[in-house]
Amino acid sequence: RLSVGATVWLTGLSGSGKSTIAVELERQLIASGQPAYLLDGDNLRHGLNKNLGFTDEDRRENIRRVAEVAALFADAGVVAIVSLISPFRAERREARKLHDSRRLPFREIFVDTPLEECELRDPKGLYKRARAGELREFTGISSPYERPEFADLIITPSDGTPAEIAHRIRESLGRNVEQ
Ligand code: GGZ
Repeated sequence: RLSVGATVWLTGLSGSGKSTIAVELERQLIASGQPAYLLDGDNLRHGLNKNLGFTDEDRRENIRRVAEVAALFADAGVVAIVSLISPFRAERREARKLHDSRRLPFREIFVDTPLEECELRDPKGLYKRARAGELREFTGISSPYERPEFADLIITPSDGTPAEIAHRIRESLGRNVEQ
């Protein structure tokens, strides 16, 4: 158990594997006795963020709200696992600053799967629709993704199974977490 909670912030393109890693990380943490809760961008957009779309402004507000919610979970002793494209450096930096100011641990994990690979996977057919011009402002195609400059951890597709990657993330949280 952590004495306080923490936020693990997964950033990367649609189809990069953020959610798969996040689900596995949540499972491992709970199995080890550490309360954890997954905040997934796609899910939150059905509730808390249902009034937000994909303009730059709406994405910024999306990131801001999720950062606030994550900090609340972390403050309550939970590991908040955020799975959000979060394409903008400035807002990711704000999310970290918010946690720093409350002395809550924050880890930015860049799920660095190349666009070509994400587009090959295309689990929901969104890239195909974006290329066809049916989806506007699609990240990586018609909307920017700013790669992290100072990620705490960078994950590439050859880095192992989701279970192995989740284990590495838990290690990066420090030895306060039960392994
Ligand atoms: C990017 C989009 C878009 C556009 C719908 N651009 O892979 P998914 O499907 O399941 O997850 C993506 C999700 C992105 O929401 P986020 O809240 O993570 O984005 S951000 O942090 O940029 O605010 C994708 C789907 O929504 N989706 N339209 N135009 N992703």
